[in-house]
Amino acid sequence: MKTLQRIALLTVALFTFGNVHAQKLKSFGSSIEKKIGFVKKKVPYTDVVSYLGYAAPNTEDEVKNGKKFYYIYVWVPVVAPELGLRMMSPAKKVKAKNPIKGKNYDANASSDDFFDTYITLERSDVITKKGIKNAADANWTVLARNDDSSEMPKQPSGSSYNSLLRYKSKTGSPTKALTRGLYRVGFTTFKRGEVKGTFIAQIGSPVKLPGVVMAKTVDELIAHM
Ligand SMILES: [Ca+2]
Repeated sequence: MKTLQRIALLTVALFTFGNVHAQKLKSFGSSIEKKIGFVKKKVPYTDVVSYLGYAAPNTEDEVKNGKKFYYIYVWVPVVAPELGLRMMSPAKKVKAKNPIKGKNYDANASSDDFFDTYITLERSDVITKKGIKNAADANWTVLARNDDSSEMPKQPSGSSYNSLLRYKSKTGSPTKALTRGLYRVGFTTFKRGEVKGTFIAQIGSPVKLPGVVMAKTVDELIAHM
């Protein structure tokens, strides 16, 4: 009995220790709120697509206003009334359903590096699958941006520097409506400097997004479609 108890305790201790560095993400709530008793709760997005990546220094896609920007391209196949985007760094064993992994993620998954995330949700004027190959000539509109969100878990530094945004479709606008098309997640670090560390990026939608694809480059995106 004593031995069994010891084994049980040791198992609990190991389990707890093993999870000390795991980052936890709550369900991704939409802007729709529901009253449960006296508490208002955000109704979670129906569909959440996760991307696990590692940003290596000096591999940025663009320098914009002195900031080193990285992009993840997203094909959104259907009209959505709203899209949410959130990013947490480091990713550290975060639980996510069927995540899409960036090429260098696995090799750096246990890295302690993280960065103060800053995100943009952008859409292009490319609205057909065929048009994606000409994405280099696309015009981009920044729909929303966020630096720090108190809804997100704190970073290992203890600061609430992770990011979350929600964007509602401006129907009727050719550039600001959430129609089917090519989107991208832009990210950088708030302070001008190197972006280095693992991260999870998630896109949430209140409607099912069958056939949504996320990839680091346009070529990879086309390959996965
Ligand atoms: Ca931030």
